[in-house]
Amino acid sequence: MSANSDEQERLEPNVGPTPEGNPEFRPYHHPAAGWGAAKSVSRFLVREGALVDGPRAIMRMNHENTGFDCPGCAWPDDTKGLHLDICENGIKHVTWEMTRKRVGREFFAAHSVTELSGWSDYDLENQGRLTEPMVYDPDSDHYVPISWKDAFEVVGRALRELDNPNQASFYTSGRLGNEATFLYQLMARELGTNNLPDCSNMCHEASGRALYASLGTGKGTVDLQDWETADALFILGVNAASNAPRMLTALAEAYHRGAQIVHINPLVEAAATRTIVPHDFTDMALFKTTRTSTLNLQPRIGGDMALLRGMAKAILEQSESDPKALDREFIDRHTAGFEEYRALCEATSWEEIEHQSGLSRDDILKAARVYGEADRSIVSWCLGISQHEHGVDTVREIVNLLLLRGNLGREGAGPSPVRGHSNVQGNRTCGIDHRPEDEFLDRLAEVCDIQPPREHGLDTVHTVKAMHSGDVKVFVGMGGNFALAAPDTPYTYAALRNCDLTVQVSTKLNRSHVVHGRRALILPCLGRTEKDHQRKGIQSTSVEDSMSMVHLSIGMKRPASSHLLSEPAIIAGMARAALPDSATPWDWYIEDYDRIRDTMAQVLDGFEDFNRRVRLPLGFRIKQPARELVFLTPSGRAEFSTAVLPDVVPAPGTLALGTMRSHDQWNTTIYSDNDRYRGVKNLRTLVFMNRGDMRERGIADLGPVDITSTAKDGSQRSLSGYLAIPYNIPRGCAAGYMPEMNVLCALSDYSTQSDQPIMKHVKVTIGPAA
Ligand SMILES: Nc1nc2c(c(=O)[nH]1)N[C@H]1C(S)=C(S)[C@@H](COP(=O)(O)OP(=O)(O)OC[C@H]3O[C@@H](n4cnc5c(=O)[nH]c(N)nc54)[C@H](O)[C@@H]3O)O[C@H]1N2
Ligand SMILES: Nc1nc2c(c(=O)[nH]1)N[C@H]1C(S)=C(S)[C@@H](COP(=O)(O)OP(=O)(O)OC[C@H]3O[C@@H](n4cnc5c(=O)[nH]c(N)nc54)[C@H](O)[C@@H]3O)O[C@H]1N2
Ligand SMILES: [Mo]
Repeated sequence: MSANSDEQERLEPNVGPTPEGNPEFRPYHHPAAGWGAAKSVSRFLVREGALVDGPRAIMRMNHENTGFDCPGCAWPDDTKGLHLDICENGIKHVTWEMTRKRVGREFFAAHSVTELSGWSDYDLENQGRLTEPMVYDPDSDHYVPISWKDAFEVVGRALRELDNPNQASFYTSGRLGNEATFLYQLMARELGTNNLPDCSNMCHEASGRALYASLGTGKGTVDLQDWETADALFILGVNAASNAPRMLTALAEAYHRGAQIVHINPLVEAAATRTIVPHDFTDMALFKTTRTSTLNLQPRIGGDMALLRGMAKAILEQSESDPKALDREFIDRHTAGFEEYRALCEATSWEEIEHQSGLSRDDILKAARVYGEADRSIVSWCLGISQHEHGVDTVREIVNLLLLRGNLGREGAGPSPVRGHSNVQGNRTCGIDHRPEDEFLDRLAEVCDIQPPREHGLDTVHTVKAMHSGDVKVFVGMGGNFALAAPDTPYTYAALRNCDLTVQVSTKLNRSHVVHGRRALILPCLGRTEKDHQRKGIQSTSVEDSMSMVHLSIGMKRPASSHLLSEPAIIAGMARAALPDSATPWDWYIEDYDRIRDTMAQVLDGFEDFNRRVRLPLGFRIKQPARELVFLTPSGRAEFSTAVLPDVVPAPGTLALGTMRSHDQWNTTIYSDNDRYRGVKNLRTLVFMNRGDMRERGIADLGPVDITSTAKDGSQRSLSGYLAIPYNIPRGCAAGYMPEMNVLCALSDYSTQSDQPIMKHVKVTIGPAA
């Protein structure tokens, strides 16, 4: 396959490993998790040579206070003392970090960067853990060793020499612990910039903005106990069996107690069928499956908002004869804008709702009936909702629907976004925000005695733009794999290469190390599973899950190399070099992270008495004003929104393409070419299509196709040689894998509501390969 750009040979290599056989597609009919997962795990442990360490580590994962937090996803830990709440993908993720393979100086001496650029992303990461700091040497085109002290000085000098601190941008990938996060934003703001892009800019930016506007809080309001008491669960736009597998347990429990579970997704994903709960030993032994769905609806890509509007319209129509359909008392006491919303629902015709959602009125009424009959409803969602032009409006529509029946601020009810990276929510809480609130900056200024800048900084999309134009000259990636994760791959590559200095703080080799600035550093750090020894002993870090629970994570493994530093120590090292006159006690903080936490307790809302409360058996929950029916909105009430439905129906001949993850991948980290629950083997360069759309275009099963996207500005991008897979997906919709398909996403195609790249609704044409 290739891309129509001068980056041709750099995009050519597969992101995944060399396939072990011919591409295969056979629909999957087994339950999610269960023995299929167990088999996959054992194969993986053998491959990574982690048969001993793997299981031992897993037993320590997600334990009250003594283990490390699973870096796999942000789903909360089981609170009932069930200490084996683990999943296949969490295990894969941990094992991948604990691999015995190492990338040392000999490796870099043997392979030039140009040579490594031709390797697949799988092969780059598969070399194992990075072991010592390296600097790019342009004369030899190799990375060569550098001492930590010199490496910090390279960063420090580059930052000191900038005309203005806004010429630097500091990216965070959502694994960074809270303490490191706090130091990182402190460093950026002490330098004088709010350029703090993060992976959340590509993930739940829309959710945060919508919840803020509607409820005055950027987060969901429910916790796991609410999941355990809801009568109805609505799950939109998430592939839970792969990306939040521990949700399967909650779904199975909900089914057992008779709750209704409605899945809304253009694809019927494995979590929308049945599961064998992997830590339920009897179920495992007896192959006992539990259903995890009572209704599946398949809207067109982007059709969710129309579906939600239809459900609201049905509830409002019902309320004309049955006043109990609405919670009038709640609406009157706690909300603003109800009459306008009611009028809007009336004015939106069923024809329009059916056309835009791609669902029949009957189907929408089925979902509305479930909602109307439940006393307590939770609506949960992930990227299928947020990565759209109208992501903010759709999340606000979710809130509208919840407000109609008072599904907020009480047990078993409320909005519940499924966050991505294990600490992406904590990053935002602890200050990674390119649009910080004045109140937060005031407190930071007072407690830390700095003068933080007030003007907004750059997010991910705008950082790429600014690097491309030369306005940003220094890029620091605190984890992650920016080169592949960001949209418009060739453009992002060019942007990174246009920097004076790129710095990647990483555990494993990836594309962002070989696509680099004129000068480049690789700074290897401890992983979450590893012991972090500092002057005052072993240190712990804290993380916040999807449901606002903050708890400690303590590594227990010997570090992959004795030269690794912790992320807080690396940040302190860079800060000291960049800010020689800083009064911040950087080294003192690193001796004992309790000291960082004491400062955080003074700056951050809800972190009072942080050091004590984070050591409680299950940590603590950050208070959620909206949960207490306190709304920090302009009206002091929960605000209905009144956005008109967007037009999401593809123009004739075109399709709406969603980019998503396979089962065997973690964002840009690819474990294999298989996608078990979707029945795919040995293939990543594929596109799932409706059989009717394939037939119409003369495309055979597994036939090669060319895919061309057209951006808002009319520019076109293409991929060729992908194989088409006939799939149960609505007409006019198509789906394939990130990060490969970032080649099709124009950087300029970001949502005007959230600045989030539009990764789930790429306008494409697909035809037989030329
Ligand atoms: N194992 C594993 N776990 C992960 C990750 C991983 O890569 N691997 N990534 C983590 C991260 S950072 C994140 S953000 C989350 C991502 O978790 P998900 O949101 O599950 O990620 P995607 O794979 O992008 O899947 C998007 C889902 O939305 C559906 N979808 C696409 N378009 C639409 C639409 O218009 N409407 C609706 N209703 N659905 C739609 C797709 O069919 C798919 O089921 O997972 C986290 N957890
Ligand atoms: N087309 C398309 N693009 C997307 C998406 C999509 O759905 N479609 N999803 C977007 C989303 S939701 C996200 S979150 C981004 C993901 O973007 P990122 O978070 O930037 O990418 P990851 O693949 O999670 O990063 C993997 C790298 O992190 C490093 N790493 C792993 N563990 C650690 C650690 O403990 N510390 C440090 N410092 N480094 C570590 C390793 O070197 C590894 O190579 O991608 C986005 N891109
Ligand atoms: Mo994410």
